[in-house]
Amino acid sequence: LVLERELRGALDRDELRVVFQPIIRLSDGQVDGVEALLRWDSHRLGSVPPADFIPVAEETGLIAPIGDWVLRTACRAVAAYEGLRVNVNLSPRQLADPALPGVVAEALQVTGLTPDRLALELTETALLRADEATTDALVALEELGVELVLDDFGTGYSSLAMLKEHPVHALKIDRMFVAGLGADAGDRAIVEAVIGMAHGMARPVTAEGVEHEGHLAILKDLGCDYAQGYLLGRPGPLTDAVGEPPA
Ligand code: G
Ligand code: G
Ligand code: MN
Ligand code: NA
Repeated sequence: LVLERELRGALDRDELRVVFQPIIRLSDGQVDGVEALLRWDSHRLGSVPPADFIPVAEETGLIAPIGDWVLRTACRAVAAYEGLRVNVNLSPRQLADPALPGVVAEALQVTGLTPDRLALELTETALLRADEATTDALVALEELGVELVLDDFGTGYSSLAMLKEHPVHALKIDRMFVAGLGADAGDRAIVEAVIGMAHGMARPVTAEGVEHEGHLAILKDLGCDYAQGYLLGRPGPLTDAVGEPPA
């Protein structure tokens, strides 16, 4: 309850910020894009993790204004760099909101970011609940020209059906599977199978939670396209990931 009350005023009090984590292209080691991650530095509660406040934002509907703000803030920051791409996370309620395609189109328009430079990360949970409105939203977003990415791949219980039934353009392998690379033969088999399947469908794959050189070596070996994790860069100011924007 305290969380909800404080969150209501967080935008107006300027307590929210967006941090960025680099996504590295494994073929050449360059930064391909960044993932935008929301942070809340509450004046009263201190730093509150998204895992604690995103569910509250979802339940109360505050996710709509907050999500809109995240989209604009992320798009505006990245638009200052030539060709840089940005991934923004969407929660199930955002995806089910018929206003979403309009909100996304507006964020692109006011920031000048072209649609091919925005990717929206969706979870299996969001797609699992997909009703007709959500399906329509996905089609509208696809028509806008933004990329749709299935996040946390493999942690839901019908990942493969999600892939078959929805216009998903790329996959992110959950860090749960990456963590065991080099130690757990099962994890390697899963990662290899996911990459093989995704490539068979002409979908690129990003591995999350890359923390060790050993993870990276195996992922390159398996032909993974992109990687993200503490080894390659922690979430932080955009300039940490990509330097100062060109003048
Ligand atoms: O950054 P961190 O690892 O603490 O994020 C925890 C969770 O919060 C992740 O599942 C991430 O997808 C989610 N998250 C972070 N930022 C956003 C956001 O802007 N919107 C939504 N809906 N989820 C977010
Ligand atoms: O669910 P989603 O994939 O959006 O969550 C991303 C979260 O993962 C962010 O909160 C980010 O802080 C966290 N994260 C990013 N890289 C790493 C990593 O290498 N290890 C761990 N444990 N968490 C990471
Ligand atoms: Mn994500
Ligand atoms: Na994820």
